[in-house]
Amino acid sequence: MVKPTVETLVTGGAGFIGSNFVLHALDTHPNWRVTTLDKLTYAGRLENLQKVIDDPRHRFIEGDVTDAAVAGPLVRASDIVIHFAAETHVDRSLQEAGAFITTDVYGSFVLLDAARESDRLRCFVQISTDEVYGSVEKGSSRETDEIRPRNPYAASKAGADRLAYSYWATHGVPVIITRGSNNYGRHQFPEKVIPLFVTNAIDRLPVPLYGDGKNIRDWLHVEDHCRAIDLLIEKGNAGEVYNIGGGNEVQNIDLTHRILELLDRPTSLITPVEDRLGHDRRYSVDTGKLRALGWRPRHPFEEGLRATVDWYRKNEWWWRPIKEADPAYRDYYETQYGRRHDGRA
Ligand code: NAD
Ligand code: TDX
Repeated sequence: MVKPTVETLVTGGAGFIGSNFVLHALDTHPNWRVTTLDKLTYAGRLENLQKVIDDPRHRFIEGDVTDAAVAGPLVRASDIVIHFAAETHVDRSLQEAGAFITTDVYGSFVLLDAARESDRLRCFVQISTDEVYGSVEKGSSRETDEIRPRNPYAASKAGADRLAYSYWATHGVPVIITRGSNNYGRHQFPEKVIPLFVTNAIDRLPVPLYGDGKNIRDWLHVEDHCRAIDLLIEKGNAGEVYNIGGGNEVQNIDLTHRILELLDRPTSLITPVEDRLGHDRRYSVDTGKLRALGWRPRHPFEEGLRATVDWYRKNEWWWRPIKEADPAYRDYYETQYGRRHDGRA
């Protein structure tokens, strides 16, 4: 057995992308010991880490990235930090932006400030997002383009993105900034469009499509995202930004049709609803810089979407308790079916 010699800290590792990254890292790096630091908000699910919970190369710490007493020593004991922890849902940021500023901006500051005092840290990956570029009507965003975030989530991520850069420029923290496009795959919380529509469709419930349904997102399989981060830890340059995109630009209406088709559900489930405020029309990233390092996405969208739909179909134990705990879902279900979701009177 290889002795684990590389201490890696993953913040937000109980969430969607973070948990996929932890599982990927333990599988592919026998010399890594991984610490997951996660507050377990509504989006953090310990069951995402079920497979590695007893792995001697992994430890889980429940804690808040804004708490310097907890996060600081963990950062200073690490060779690599991958910072995923964030509030991530745009619709929530339209209602209550405070948590986004606290976690996404201030939380990043706490980690970066601890990193500044480290004498062993070799890489700090700041997980940013393609949303920082704002809506892109034509062409594709390059890393050097101006950032123009247009909703509180994107603005808080942009603040953290630039703060991370400033810690490289001023203090020499070995920061790498990634701007990924919309991810999909297992473990995604059923508030985001793909798992929401898939789980609603499984239950034969309507799927609420915002506005005219013609907004475009570029879908990136979460495993391709994890491999890109891994490559950048090895080959990326400190102080630089790297776009990560799947190259699958799809209109929401088209995505919805594909999901319904995969589940053999009628298009009459599509329910147009009022548009999201400030709804960005399109995101698109130029991934030439990352591709020049040898990365290519491995999951064609059609195959990846099919596998994702299958995962939700086979893992109701994972998502059904989440949805059933949500009063809005219970009301929705009763309105549609005239009876309770659990069959009780
Ligand atoms: P997620 O909402 O599924 O998970 C976020 C995780 O962070 C949860 O486990 C949550 O408990 C944890 N967390 C939240 N606040 C915390 C705090 N104060 N301290 C410690 N842990 C906390 O999010 P995700 O979709 O996996 O996104 C992960 C990262 O990737 C985020 O930084 C997000 O901005 C970025 N990103 C996401 C996408 C996407 O499509 N999902 C695309 C590009 C970038
Ligand atoms: O019910 C819905 N109906 C609908 O039409 C929901 C939840 C969404 N949508 C539309 C809005 C978007 O055009 O689907 C598209 C995708 O929406 P989300 O899944 O909420 O993702 P998005 O707003 O694009 O943001 C995501 O990608 C970038 C992640 O949530 C972010 O964390 C990431 O940074």
